[in-house]
Amino acid sequence: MLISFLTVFFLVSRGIRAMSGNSERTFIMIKPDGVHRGLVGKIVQRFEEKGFKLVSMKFMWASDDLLAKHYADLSSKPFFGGLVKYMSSGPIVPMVWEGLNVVKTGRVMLGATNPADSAPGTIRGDYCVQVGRNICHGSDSVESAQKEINLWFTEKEQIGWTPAQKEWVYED
Ligand code: DAT
Ligand code: MG
Repeated sequence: MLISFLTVFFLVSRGIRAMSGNSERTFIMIKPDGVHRGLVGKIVQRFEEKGFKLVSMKFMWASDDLLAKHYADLSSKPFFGGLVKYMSSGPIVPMVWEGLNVVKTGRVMLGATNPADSAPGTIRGDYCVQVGRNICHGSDSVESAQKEINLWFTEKEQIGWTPAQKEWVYED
């Protein structure tokens, strides 16, 4: 009983620590249109140049099953079928990025969901036109980031490393 309590406490505190402050993590994914349109490098470059740290990245073709899990919250929406079909129509690039406020800042960098409302200078504002082809995904909260990271990447695929630029990005 005590051991299981301690185990749960350890795992929860580890999870919270891993997702706060400079170590906050978000799940960013380049969608099939971003890949087909040759925008992988440009999107990755924006996160690198901002000063965020790449933790995980892969190139894969996702199954309907995995995508339905990823978008489970939207399963009752009329566009859900089309969304899964689009997301499974080609390869994608799921990634984990780390840094201070990376969840919120990542969403700002992506721009509004509908590219018609995305400000110029954001990824969606600069590179796409229609909501059903909005080229990238970003977690909307620290909690959903945690869920999405664990859905797409194993613990082993989340690489622990210290970028050489760390002390030039953070004062502490
Ligand atoms: P976001 O991707 O900005 O978090 P969301 O979670 O509300 O937005 O929706 C997930 C994706 O579903 C979104 O990136 C594009 C698609 N989508 C959202 N609203 C849509 C709509 N009204 N018509 C078609 N696709 C839509
Ligand atoms: Mg969303």
